Amino acid sequence: MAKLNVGLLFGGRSGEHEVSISSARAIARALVTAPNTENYALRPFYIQKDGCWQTGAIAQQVLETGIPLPVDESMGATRLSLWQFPSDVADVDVWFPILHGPNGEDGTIQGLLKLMQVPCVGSGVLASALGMDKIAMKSAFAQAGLSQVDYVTVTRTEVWSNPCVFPKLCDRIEAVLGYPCFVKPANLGSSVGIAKVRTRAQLEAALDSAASYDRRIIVEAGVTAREVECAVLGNDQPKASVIGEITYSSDFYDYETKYTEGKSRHLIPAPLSSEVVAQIQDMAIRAFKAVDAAGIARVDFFYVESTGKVLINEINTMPGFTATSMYPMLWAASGIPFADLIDRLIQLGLERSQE
Ligand code: G1L
Repeated sequence: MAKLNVGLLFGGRSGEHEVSISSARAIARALVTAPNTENYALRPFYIQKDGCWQTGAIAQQVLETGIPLPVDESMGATRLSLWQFPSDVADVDVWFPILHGPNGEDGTIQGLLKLMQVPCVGSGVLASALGMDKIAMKSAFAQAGLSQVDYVTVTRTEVWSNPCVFPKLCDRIEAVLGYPCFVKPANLGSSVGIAKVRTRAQLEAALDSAASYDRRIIVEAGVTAREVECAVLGNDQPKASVIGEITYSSDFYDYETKYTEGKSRHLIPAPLSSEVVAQIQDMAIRAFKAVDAAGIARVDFFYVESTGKVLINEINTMPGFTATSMYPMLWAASGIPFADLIDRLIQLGLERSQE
């Protein structure tokens, strides 16, 4: 039987370029070695930091070494070199886009793959876009009746252009949310430009800084809560995994904590009552449906122990996928080992394209 060519798309123009490479290596290893994936042939496609696509021996080498290919800054990627896909894109039977970045984190890659008319693993344009924009995501969750922390949305114009408006804005944030609160650009991944603030001066500075990252900003109330996560797998009948908990020593779960060995700890399964577990799983599936996710998503929550309340924080349609990332570990603990998960995700991508 002819093998199915899996186009593993990795690298990308972002701060998570290296994370993407490690995820792709874990997936490639599973595809090449696991018995249940013998019907798949791996086709690696590497996107360099300047956006150029590489395939064949070059992409294979990045997968094997884990080292990004240096870009020739002096040349500068030309439009043509960015638009010219390697000819073997035509051989791909199903895309597995394991990347993220200014042009890949918001549904744009999903749009490109959709235009290619080839099946693709994971969510489509809508869910990917909603999952990357904190304001749009919260509107979708609110509409689905999911409890979340209180928040205020702000625009760059309100922060920057009018010295009369700004103090009133800060007054409103203080009245609605109080301190501490979190200031975040609406549309950036990996905790960049996020600040936890405790005073008026910090709030003003954080709004100014967030405005430099995005036109839209969200300010969220701080809650004292445990941070728990649930993995979702499926299309129209998505299933929820066991719950995991993240504990860490730093002030909040920022980029450094997320990616530095030993700075945060995963607890799987999280020590929670069966009622709370059931509630989190139910909310995770409702969130998945609310944004119209497909295949895969990790849903993050706050569990406020003092009140027993579960608040949804966010959905991530592109969760980390290294061998030690929360998403695959949650499924491993739920009885689906890594290689089976890869197989399942590819099948779900194929099924979705036939619907
Ligand atoms: F295609 C999937 F399966 F939907 C998918 C796509 C992207 C799963 C996980 C990811 N994750 C990422 O791209 C990353 C941002 C964590 C870099 Cl690896």
